[in-house]
Amino acid sequence: MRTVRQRYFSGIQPTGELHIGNYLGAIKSWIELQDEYEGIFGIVDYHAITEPYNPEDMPKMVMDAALDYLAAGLDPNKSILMIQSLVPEHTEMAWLLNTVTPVSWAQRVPTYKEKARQLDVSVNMGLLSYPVLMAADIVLYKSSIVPVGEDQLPHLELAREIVRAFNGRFGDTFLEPHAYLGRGARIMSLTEPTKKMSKSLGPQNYIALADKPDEIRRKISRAVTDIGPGGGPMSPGVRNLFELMSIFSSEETYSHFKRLYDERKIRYSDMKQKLADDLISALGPLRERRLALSLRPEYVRDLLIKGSRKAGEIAKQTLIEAKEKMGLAYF
Ligand code: AQP
Repeated sequence: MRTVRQRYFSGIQPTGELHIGNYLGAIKSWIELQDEYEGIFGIVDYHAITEPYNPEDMPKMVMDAALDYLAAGLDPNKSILMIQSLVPEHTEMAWLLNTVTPVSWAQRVPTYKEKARQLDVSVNMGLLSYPVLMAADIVLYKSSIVPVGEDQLPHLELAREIVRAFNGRFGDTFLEPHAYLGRGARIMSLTEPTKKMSKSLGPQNYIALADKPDEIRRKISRAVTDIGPGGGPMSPGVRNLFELMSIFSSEETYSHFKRLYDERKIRYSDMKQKLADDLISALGPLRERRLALSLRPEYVRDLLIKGSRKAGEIAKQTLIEAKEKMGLAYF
């Protein structure tokens, strides 16, 4: 008998080049889970417009994200690739969920507080209700898990509270989603290693999935470490390089440099050179697939349109169910 795969939704904002933090925090888990679950992978442009952006750049950023998803190994025969704004059920569901979400819940989310502090323009309503839209993304597909990086845990906790609030008021409708954290759920910035690697901190702080070998080498060589020679507790930059090495290099390589560190004999320039080599080997095939796919924009466009349509059909059913529960079904 054919077993029905459980579904889940996960997404990334098209706010710039996707980097190895996005890859390790989200995309790598998507690929690993795609036989077991039916994944719906969103390019969440409605989230991206909650911060200042250039409208002219958006179509290219959406296309670039799709290329990264596919080049990383997302299989369109097993998974659904969609654009959030092409499925209006997302914003409609968000409106329903807004009505069961106290404003104070949204105001206490750390990422909101931090972004509100950073932005020099006034904060818009979209940024405040960002986690409610994220909850809508998740519940529309009755997701029981959501692969995310560590920074998204407060959003996911809020999504769970919203689900409980909705189910408590209108009866069991949605599943409480659980975070799925893979290895590398919090990769730090190369230039400011006390902050997480982020698109918004600029290209020098991250390794983009599309970076060329010489760019990878240059960025790693400039990564912040300390003056050495190792031993004792690691500084944030050194810890981050070891974290990357534990993921992208062999066990032997990791142990070799760890031993040199413990013996206070490490030369960070050697470590960086080896890490850069291993990153280049790991990301090389992805970059080649990306290049090949970029020559087939019609194919990618078609996948996005069909995927969004398919996601819309699933989302519609859940939205109808939620509206019925809320007394919003009239005819
Ligand atoms: N440094 C990171 N380490 C591990 N996971 C990360 N993620 C992001 N940064 C890291 C995970 O990537 C997924 C998509 O993130 P997003 O684009 O929706 O939002 P974000 O977390 O805000 O990503 P950025 O790069 O920091 O973007 P900007 O600078 O635009 O805000 C999420 O699962 C996230 O956890």
